[in-house]
Amino acid sequence: MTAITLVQGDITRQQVDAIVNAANSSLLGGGGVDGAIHRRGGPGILEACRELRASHYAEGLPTGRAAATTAGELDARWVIHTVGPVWSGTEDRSALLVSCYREALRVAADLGAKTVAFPAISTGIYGWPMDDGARIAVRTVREAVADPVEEVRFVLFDHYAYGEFAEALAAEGPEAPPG
Ligand code: AR6
Repeated sequence: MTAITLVQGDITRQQVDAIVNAANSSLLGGGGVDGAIHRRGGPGILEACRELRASHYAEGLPTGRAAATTAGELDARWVIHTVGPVWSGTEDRSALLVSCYREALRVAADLGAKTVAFPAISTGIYGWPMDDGARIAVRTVREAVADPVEEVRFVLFDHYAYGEFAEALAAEGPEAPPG
């Protein structure tokens, strides 16, 4: 059974097996969570990202996909980079946001991670409305939770984001169904 927990705070301060990064397809850093992870995790993460670009993702990591690197100096074993969709008011891109959570969890499970911290992907610079982003996040993780992941921790930066996730979690229920 995988538990879903909520924390208000900075994802780079979490002690977990894997921290998910809301990256962009270049994998070479940016603002928001991405900037914070690279700043606090040190240059080893960028170096590993450059290797990923050179080996598997010459064109960049596609939106909705996920790939892992070292966590550098963070209190975690891996950073799992995923690229959320940019919000569009005219096109429904929610399948790509679902894919981010699903793919990041799959990578985490393949690595053997027991605890995984997620930010609210796409809800910052990429402009996804927080209420919808929270619903998609909670629902997808609840449906996709996979052995050996024991805890998925959503780390929300502010009170508003925390509130939206709490509401989404209350609507969905805190735990995955057995089996
Ligand atoms: N810990 C937890 N949550 C955070 C933190 C933090 N340290 N910092 C910001 N947030 P964003 P995106 C929240 O912009 O929308 C980058 O430039 C933030 O309040 O980090 O997927 C990448 O390189 C928001 O709710 O990611 C991409 O180019 C959420 O995390 C682009 O931004 C996600 O905000 C990705 O945009």
